[in-house]
Amino acid sequence: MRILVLGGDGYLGWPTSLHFSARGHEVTVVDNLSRRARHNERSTDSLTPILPFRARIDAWQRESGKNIDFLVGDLQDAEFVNRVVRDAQPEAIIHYAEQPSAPYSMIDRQHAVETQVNNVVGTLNLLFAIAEFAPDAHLVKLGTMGEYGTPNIAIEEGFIEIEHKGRKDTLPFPKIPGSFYHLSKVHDSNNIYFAVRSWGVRATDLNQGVVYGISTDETDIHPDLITRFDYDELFGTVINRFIVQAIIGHPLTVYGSGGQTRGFLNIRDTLRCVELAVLNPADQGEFRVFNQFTETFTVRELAGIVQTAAASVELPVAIESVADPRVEAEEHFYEPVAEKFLSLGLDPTYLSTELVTSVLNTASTYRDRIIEHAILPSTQWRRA
Ligand code: NAD
Ligand code: USQ
Repeated sequence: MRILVLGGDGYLGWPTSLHFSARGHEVTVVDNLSRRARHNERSTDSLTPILPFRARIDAWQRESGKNIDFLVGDLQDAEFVNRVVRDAQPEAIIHYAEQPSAPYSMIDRQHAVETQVNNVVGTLNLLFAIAEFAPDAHLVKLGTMGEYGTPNIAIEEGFIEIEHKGRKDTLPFPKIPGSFYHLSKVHDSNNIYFAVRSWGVRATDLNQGVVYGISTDETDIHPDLITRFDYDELFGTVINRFIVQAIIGHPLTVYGSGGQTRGFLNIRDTLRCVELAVLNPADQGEFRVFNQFTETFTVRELAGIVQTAAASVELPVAIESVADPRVEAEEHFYEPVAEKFLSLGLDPTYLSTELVTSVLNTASTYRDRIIEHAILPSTQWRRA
């Protein structure tokens, strides 16, 4: 298939691009390299040393004999997006190209605006380009489980049947997101659903949980192909952060009481889910929502698993509660449904102490690159 991967220089976009290229698809990658720039802005960096964009594409060609086309450009530039979609004539468009950090979006007004403009305008430009230049293309968009928040009822996959005052309807599941970033994903979902209803676009919205892990079949081929791995307070996700903290003996930073429960999945399952969505496309005029995670944990449980894994490789580490910088429920009901990918054949990789130990071992190789001052949270949700 002809596949566009938007945001293909990122943590998930890069391994996804290699995954599809390895399977013989024609892959074109687009990225504006803003993630690299945002790290420069904050004086932080990926734990793993990633090559410049062009050099890593060359490395893939050298190692696999396969070519990936790449374009540096910004989805906020409508002319650029039109040109890319018109020229590539993609059958599938995998859209990762957004500012993905909740804390980054909460730094101040400017970062909230930057996040919402980048994410919402980029997706709008893409929707218009699809409608005009590639109306048969299947949009596979990365949303987030955080769109739903933590309601006191089971979370369905996108829609819920409601009976109200004697009448019934199936309506979008209520959304109570917890940051300006998560809100941007809700806005995207609404815009995509509207484009599907109005223009007959075909789209799958993937409400993904928190991703962890470092290894995929293709990135493991050569160190030049490694993906980024973040652990700083803004861009690191919780398991990856705990693993890096364990390596340097920094107490694991459980926010508040640690009863926050989320959906999680291994990076390998992200690639498999996206592949399943692409290979089993939505119909023309269909808007599908899949919840994309394989298991749920409280933050407290995760800290315990990482602590045990670290102890098994002689890395004793404490668990310490840090005042929660976020406004979120620290103890709550959480029962999200995730059946659609299982019914398409997903065979999940589950979290285990062995798996955490293996990520720990790989991450330890880059121990010297850890920037310790970037670990503790400084961004606060509350305004003074
Ligand atoms: P990432 O920042 O590593 O990747 C996103 C890439 O998109 C970056 O390389 C960035 O430079 C690029 N980008 C951003 N805005 C762009 C624009 N306007 N034009 C062109 N390129 C642009 O993030 P990630 O962790 O790989 O996440 C990828 C997607 O998956 C994001 O949409 C994120 O919200 C979503 N997601 C991530 C996770 C997770 O745990 N990592 C979980 C759920 C959802
Ligand atoms: N947390 C800690 N300690 C830490 C870091 C985080 O206790 O050191 C807690 C947070 O308070 C939160 C939970 O762990 O309750 C998850 O935080 P996170 O930073 O791992 O994830 P989050 O901010 O939700 O964002 C990440 C990705 C985002 C994606 C989202 C999926 O950065 O792109 O959309 O996971 S979800 O959480 O399902 O919305």
